[in-house]
Amino acid sequence: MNKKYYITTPIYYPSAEFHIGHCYTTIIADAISRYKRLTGYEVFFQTGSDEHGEKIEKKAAEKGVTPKEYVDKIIENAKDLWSSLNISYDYFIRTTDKNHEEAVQKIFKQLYDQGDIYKGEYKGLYCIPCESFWTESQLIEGNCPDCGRPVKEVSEEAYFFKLSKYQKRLVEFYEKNPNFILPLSRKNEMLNNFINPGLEDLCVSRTSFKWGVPVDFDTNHVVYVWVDALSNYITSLGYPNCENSLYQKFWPADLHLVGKEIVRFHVIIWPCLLMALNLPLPKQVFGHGWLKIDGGKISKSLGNYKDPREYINSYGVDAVRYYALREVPFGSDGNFSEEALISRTNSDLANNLGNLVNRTISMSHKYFDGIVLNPNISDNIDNDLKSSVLALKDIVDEKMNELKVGEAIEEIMEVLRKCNKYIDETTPWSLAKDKSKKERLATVLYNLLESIRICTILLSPFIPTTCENIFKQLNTTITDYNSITKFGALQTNNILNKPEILFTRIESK
Ligand code: ME8
Repeated sequence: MNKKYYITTPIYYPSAEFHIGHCYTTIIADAISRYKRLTGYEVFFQTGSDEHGEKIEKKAAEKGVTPKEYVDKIIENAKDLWSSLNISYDYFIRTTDKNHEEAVQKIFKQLYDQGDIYKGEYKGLYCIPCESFWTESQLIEGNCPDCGRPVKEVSEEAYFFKLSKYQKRLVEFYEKNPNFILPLSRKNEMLNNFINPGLEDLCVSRTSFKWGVPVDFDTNHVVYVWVDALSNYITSLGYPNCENSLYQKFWPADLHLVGKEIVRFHVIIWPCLLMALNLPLPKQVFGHGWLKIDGGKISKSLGNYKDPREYINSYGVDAVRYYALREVPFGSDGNFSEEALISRTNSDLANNLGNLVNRTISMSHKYFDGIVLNPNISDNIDNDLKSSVLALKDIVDEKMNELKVGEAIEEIMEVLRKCNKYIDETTPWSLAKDKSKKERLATVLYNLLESIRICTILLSPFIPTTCENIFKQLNTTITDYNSITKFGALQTNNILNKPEILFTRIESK
């Protein structure tokens, strides 16, 4: 196998439990990973947690536990959440992993030795009671945004990374790689707001808190945020010990999938760090929009959300996955609401997919005792259906390559609607009344079963549990991607399993 694909989510802060916003990115990354695997790629799908920093240090202190104890509990819960959502990650990196910490120290030292990191002074606005640095724009009416008290201008010794040195090369890289930042609108935002005004060197160490990777040659300092966090994408692959490692196989990453607020770090700081390390740059960074609740941000401090498992328990894992993948045009902001989740599940999963599968399998049992037959008594209406079904493979592939996941799904749903319409137009129940139409009836049902099989293969990256169930009802093991280029791979004389309801309609709350 030689097609490889490396995809990452951000590593999330375990300062509080993960919420539906974190699920959103992770479900999309999972769907893309599963799609790539389906289509023959060897995939490395990575997610993880960004565990250092002052905020976590403080939260742990408030609870009277060590920072490590604090994050361990949240990570255990997060892994359980990913398992409830069927997230098929290949690696979960924690920035407290020993190999990551050692690699970060080596990276920091190398950059220092070669002159890309230097010692300077960090000037900032400091809230003494909260022990926090703030920027001018974070202040509320000139005061600390956490406690409302006045802040003081202070300075602290710190190391800096020479971001400014790489500005020209960065712009050249953007020019040579027009699809590096997606959606395209975000590239102009980066150039206009951050790069063209001139990049400032980046503070990469702190002395005012302890919960971080120590700078090994100056132990008053811990590595500050982005060198620690961003390098996760290569330390997980074994960097800097690259021989025979995953690094050789998978770097550069094909896709860093991130929320729009951290695109900046991924398309400015990260490429510059990699240039300084003389490593290849990732191929693409996609910054998706935010899921909002009642038009506002999902917020840990507002507590305006439920544990995502509550939605899974109420509506099923695939209803939640489907909603995240289908509802919001990828790249835009969207609203998360339970009402919309219910309505999407009813319209697409219960009424369209579920109804089609149930009607088809039930009729096959009723008229042929579940035996799959294909006498091939064709009509024009069949060719129309078959060509729509066969066209799907390329259409879905094109959409997925553009990361238009919701549109890819909608194309499949549209063909499933066509299948339902085909039932209404061919009226199998009337064919069943006429003995001479028995073969036509068997053909109609075969066309439906085969269409369902092909659509289910294409749907399997998105709603894997449901698709497993459909394959079970179809009693088929012919589920590979190559089997959908021709119509007719579903075995005849096979006996279908009994129909099972896939999604029951949910009453509105
Ligand atoms: O930024 N809608 O961690 P974080 C959509 N540790 N996506 C959302 C979301 C929402 N309402 N809320 C969160 C960090 N996300 C850093 C990242 S990477 C080297 C370091 C998702 O816990 C989205 O992917 O604040 C966003 O970028 C990420 O969670 C932020 O997670």
